[in-house]
Amino acid sequence: MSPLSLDLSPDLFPALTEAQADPDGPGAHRPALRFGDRSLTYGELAATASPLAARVAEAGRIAVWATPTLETAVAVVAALLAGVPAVPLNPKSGESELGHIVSDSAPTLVLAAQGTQLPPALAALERLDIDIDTSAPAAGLPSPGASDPETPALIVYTSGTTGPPKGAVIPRRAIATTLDALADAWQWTGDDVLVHGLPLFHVHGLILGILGPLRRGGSVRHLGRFETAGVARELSEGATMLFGVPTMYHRIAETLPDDPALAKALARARLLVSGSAALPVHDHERIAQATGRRVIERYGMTETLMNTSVRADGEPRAGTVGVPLPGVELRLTEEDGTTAVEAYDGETVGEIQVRGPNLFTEYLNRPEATAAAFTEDGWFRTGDMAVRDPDGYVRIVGRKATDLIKSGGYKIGAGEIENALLEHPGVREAAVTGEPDADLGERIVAWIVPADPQSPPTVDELADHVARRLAPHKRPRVVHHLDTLPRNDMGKIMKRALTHD
Ligand code: MCA
Ligand code: AMP
Repeated sequence: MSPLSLDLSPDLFPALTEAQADPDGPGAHRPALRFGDRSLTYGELAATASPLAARVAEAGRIAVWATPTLETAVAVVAALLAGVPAVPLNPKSGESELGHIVSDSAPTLVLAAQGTQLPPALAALERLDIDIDTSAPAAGLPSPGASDPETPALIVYTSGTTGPPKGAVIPRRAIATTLDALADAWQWTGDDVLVHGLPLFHVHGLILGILGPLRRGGSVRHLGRFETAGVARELSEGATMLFGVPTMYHRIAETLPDDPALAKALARARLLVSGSAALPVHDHERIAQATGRRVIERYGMTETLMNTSVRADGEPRAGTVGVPLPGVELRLTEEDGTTAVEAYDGETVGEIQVRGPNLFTEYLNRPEATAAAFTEDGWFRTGDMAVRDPDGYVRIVGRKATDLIKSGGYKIGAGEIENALLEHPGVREAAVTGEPDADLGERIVAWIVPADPQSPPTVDELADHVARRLAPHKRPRVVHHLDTLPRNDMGKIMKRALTHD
């Protein structure tokens, strides 16, 4: 284990504090956030986030309608300045998913950009418009609540194998330590300019992609939505780092042969980072060949934030997620979940378990699920299976639960989709699996027994049904109709027997 030399100070954003204290100083004029043609310097961010922080300071918990906009970044910074936990909401969430998140997390307020229409599931909440007004004086914050590193900062909803998503409570301590560990691994400084087009309701896009640059005193340019043209533009106009999920790197690899400007822009980048799912070696190699640059991978989870990474000064070996980050203890365990695998042989597979200040506190309102996620001696069970090379590099080889699907970098539980499908009148029985997909990593496949075999529901009908209830990224891409589902003697569906040929 690396020595723990991380800064647990309560001030998450020293550059913002400095800009607030000295609005005319050079730090206040440095760029902080840019979304399209709208941007804020540190001084302007302090001026707009501080009064908002003062307005939400008394709220118990706030929801943020997390569109990929400047408003979302300002709202989350304001919540952090006020020491009030924020729940980022996926604006494409369907009614039942949103209803679940709102009733589970019980926010007292919802923050949304001015003019945004909110769905009925949020109608009962008091609404506060996020007004970006940089002329207001920066009020004197942070409040006392903001100074405790264990204060919940964010509650991020994440899917499990069954049931609705659980809210992972992420304290300020975890955010500070993970970002500082990444700064160490990536030599990430205030001079870096990050570009990405990730959604802002998950750890990757929000904590790494927005709070990361702000903690370093650097800047981020968000693309609004991911497009290779935007990546090429920003990297050729001063951006130094790119973050993305493997689907984004796959689309880059596909575009490169016909886009010399993209190849040139990527070649200039200081660091290309992939995470949220495994980056296929084929895409890694295609990018390396066309640009001379190797994408580095880091491995994390909503509950643990970041665990490992290939270091900027390390060997960027395709197919590995690098070494444990400073402060993170990582072990592999045998089937029993407690006996440590000692081998560093690139062969012996074990479950990754982690300990460290990067971990979440609990699943909101779910003490049993929280207890089940940890071993008796405090290791978090990730469910990811891996081997370790002789030099300590970790290689993820699979996951324990077959009922978890990673599609486009989103984690999706088979159970939540099965439950949604069963609510469709045309579905009698349903099972959901993931199958390999060159673009998405895995695509969602639904196997259904129709209520009426003469007129089974179409794939579009079922996709819309799931998208409306849960979220568009959870919709099945393929639907198979069966007479019966294969079941064992206990009546349990045998998913391994579900093949379409
Ligand atoms: C299509 N759409 C529909 C329907 N069909 N909408 C409603 N009903 C339908 N039936 C819409 C979608 O809403 C979307 O709209 C568009 O069609 C395309 O959808 P889709 O194919 O799903 O999206 P895509 O463009 O292919 O997206 C690929 C993507 C995306 C951009 C790579 O998957 C993505 O952003 N992934 C990032 C996931 C992520 O950040 N994961 C981090 C969590 P529109 O075009 O308007 O959008 S993991 C994490 O945080 C841990 C800690 C970690 O390690 O990082
Ligand atoms: P989430 O729960 O959405 O935060 O997703 C976390 C999961 O994403 C992990 O448990 C891994 O299965 C997967 N993951 C994240 N980063 C990587 C990576 N670089 N390589 C392989 N899998 C990854």
